[in-house]
Amino acid sequence: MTYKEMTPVEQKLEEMTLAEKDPARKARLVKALSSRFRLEIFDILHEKQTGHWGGASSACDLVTALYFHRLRVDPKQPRSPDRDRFVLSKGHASMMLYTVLAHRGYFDPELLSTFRSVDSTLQGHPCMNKTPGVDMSTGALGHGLSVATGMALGARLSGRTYQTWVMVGEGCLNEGQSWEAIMTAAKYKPEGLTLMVDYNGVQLDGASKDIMPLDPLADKFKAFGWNVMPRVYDGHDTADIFKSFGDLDGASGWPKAAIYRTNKGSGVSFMEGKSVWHGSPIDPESFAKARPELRAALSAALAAANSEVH
Ligand SMILES: Cc1ncc(C[n+]2csc(CCOP(=O)(O)OP(=O)(O)O)c2C)c(N)n1
Ligand SMILES: [Mg+2]
Repeated sequence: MTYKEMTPVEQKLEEMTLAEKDPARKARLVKALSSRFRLEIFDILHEKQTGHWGGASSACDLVTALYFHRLRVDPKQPRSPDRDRFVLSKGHASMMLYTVLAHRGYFDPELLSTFRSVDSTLQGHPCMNKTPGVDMSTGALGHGLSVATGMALGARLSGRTYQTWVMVGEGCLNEGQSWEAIMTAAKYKPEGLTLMVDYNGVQLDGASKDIMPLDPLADKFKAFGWNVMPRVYDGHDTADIFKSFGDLDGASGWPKAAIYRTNKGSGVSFMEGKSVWHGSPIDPESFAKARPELRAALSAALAAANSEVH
């Protein structure tokens, strides 16, 4: 979706969302914005015939909520030592991260259409040396939590108060290194370290419960000494995501974790929960069938926010 295709209100969503002070209204605006992002992600993945729709759409509401409601960042100073950090450990969802970063002001959204091209700053997996706003290069599953633990310990050593957020999928948590990091963080208890689990139940080629089950996941975090939120949040309900941020703030003791139930392929009913849409190129027929649904979701999200929009 290009700016040209958007209504004037849709074009202003970033600005309106960032300016909104009322949390309930803001949650609705974040939902409209992330619905718009989904369309843009879908269009570009279709155009480029590459990338990962499943995991990008699954995490889109969560990461939009982070960047437009939660993280203390200044896109004009992407390397500021005091900025909050975000590590997308499931780096294959890069197109989602790039879309959020571009529209948050880190770089020109025009660049998004160069995704995964030779010499583009937007490679298939995030590269911190190429893309403004990317805090860590990721893509090999399972590294993110170790790095984020180090970043959070770095805040302690340098006397800074930035917070470090890290997002994993089930694939990351199936890697042994994640559990080494979980033990390490439980031992050193770095202030400001929060783990978000994008728990969509599906990986590259099947259901997580068949590949390597993680349940009971919250109990595992608890047993390892983490402060895990007692309930699973809805990772597509932005009001519930905001609630999770409040619960995390209200819980004392680091490190903290929150688990979010999500749908892989979220926004396109016939793609949801199907591992084939983890990273398959989007064929023209599926594109044509899916796009009106994504467009309708944006209109519905905007209508929900609309009574507040002037
Ligand atoms: C170490 C490693 N092994 C395998 C892969 C290939 N791979 C990429 S994504 C993926 C599945 C990820 O599933 P999940 O973490 O649940 O992500 P999501 O469902 O959010 O897309 C796999 C196996 C990889 N990137 N890194
Ligand atoms: Mg998954």
